[in-house]
Amino acid sequence: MNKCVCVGCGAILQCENKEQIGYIPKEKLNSDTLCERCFRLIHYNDFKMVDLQTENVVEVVNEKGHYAFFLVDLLNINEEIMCTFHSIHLPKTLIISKIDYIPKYIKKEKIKVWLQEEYGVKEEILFLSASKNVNVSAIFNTLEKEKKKSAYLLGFTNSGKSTLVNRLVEEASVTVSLVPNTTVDYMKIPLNDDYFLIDSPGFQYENPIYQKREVSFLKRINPKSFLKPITYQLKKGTSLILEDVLRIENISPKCNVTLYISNLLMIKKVYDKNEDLKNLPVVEYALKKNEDIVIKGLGFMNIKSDCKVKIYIENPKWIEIRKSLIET
Ligand SMILES: Nc1nc2c(ncn2[C@@H]2O[C@H](COP(=O)(O)OP(=O)(O)OP(=O)(O)O)[C@@H](O)[C@H]2O)c(=O)[nH]1
Ligand SMILES: [Mg+2]
Repeated sequence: MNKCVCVGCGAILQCENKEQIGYIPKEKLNSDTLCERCFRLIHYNDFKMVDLQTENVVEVVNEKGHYAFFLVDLLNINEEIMCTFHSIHLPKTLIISKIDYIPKYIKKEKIKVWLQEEYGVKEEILFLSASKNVNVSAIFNTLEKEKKKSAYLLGFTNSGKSTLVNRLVEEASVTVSLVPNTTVDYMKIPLNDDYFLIDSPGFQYENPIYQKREVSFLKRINPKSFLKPITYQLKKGTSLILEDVLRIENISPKCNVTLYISNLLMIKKVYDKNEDLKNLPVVEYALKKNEDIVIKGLGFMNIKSDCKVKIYIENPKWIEIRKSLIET
């Protein structure tokens, strides 16, 4: 007997365990339906986090795939994501998604060169916004140009894969949300009689910054609209505190930083008498003008002048330093 699959997230439907992926009450089970999690997410905005193992996605895709579109949004470009991109050994395109919130002064051509130089990207790079329907047709055009009938949509959780599917295929109603692991299994989506895409479960960070945090935090990570980067001038001894995640303290004569993170996240500037977050592990960095401090999963801070800082953070692996894509 064929197993029924949730049309929203791809989970195999089951009526036995309410806590497991794909649960649906027996009386509601039929072949064209949503699991309880997707139903509640769509109709009641009730977010339920699930545990999902996605380690073998790379293996599956490398073995079975012919082509891949790998999505990443500009705030989430970092080593871990780009290593995963490079581990896909199929012909592929890198897609910078959600470009609707990128400030216009960040030029696409510059981002391309930076991706090539900083992360060794040799493949085609496309920019699109599924929400605002910008350049979405490039997916189909690429398949035609590459003479591929199918492709996997890959990317870390929340990169916008399912939103893109819904935009490309009118009849598709794949569940989309800002909680991690919305899509839990592969979903074959026909584009027309000849071509199809495979939506896939998003990759996870090894230690996600959002783990163990409230759904309200997840809601604030994703910019709702146009990103407004804010510049702070930090005198010696002054710190910026980002939610309860990180404290950056300037220990040099001056330090100017511009934050490229969701404007919904809470930031406060404090002086040396304030002790908030000083109990967290601390790492010292000597930074050069035009480097970025990447906060993996949230965005990045662009350094405007040479400086020395201390960063207090629960897990120092959430921080990376790189050459910035922003010119000063
Ligand atoms: N601003 C903006 N937001 C987007 C865009 N595409 C997706 N989003 C938002 O990003 C969040 C995640 O979107 P999904 O399509 O569920 O992401 P996904 O990659 O399928 O996530 P998983 O299924 O968990 O792997 C949702 O809140 C979407 O509304 C876009 O083009 N622009
Ligand atoms: Mg999805």
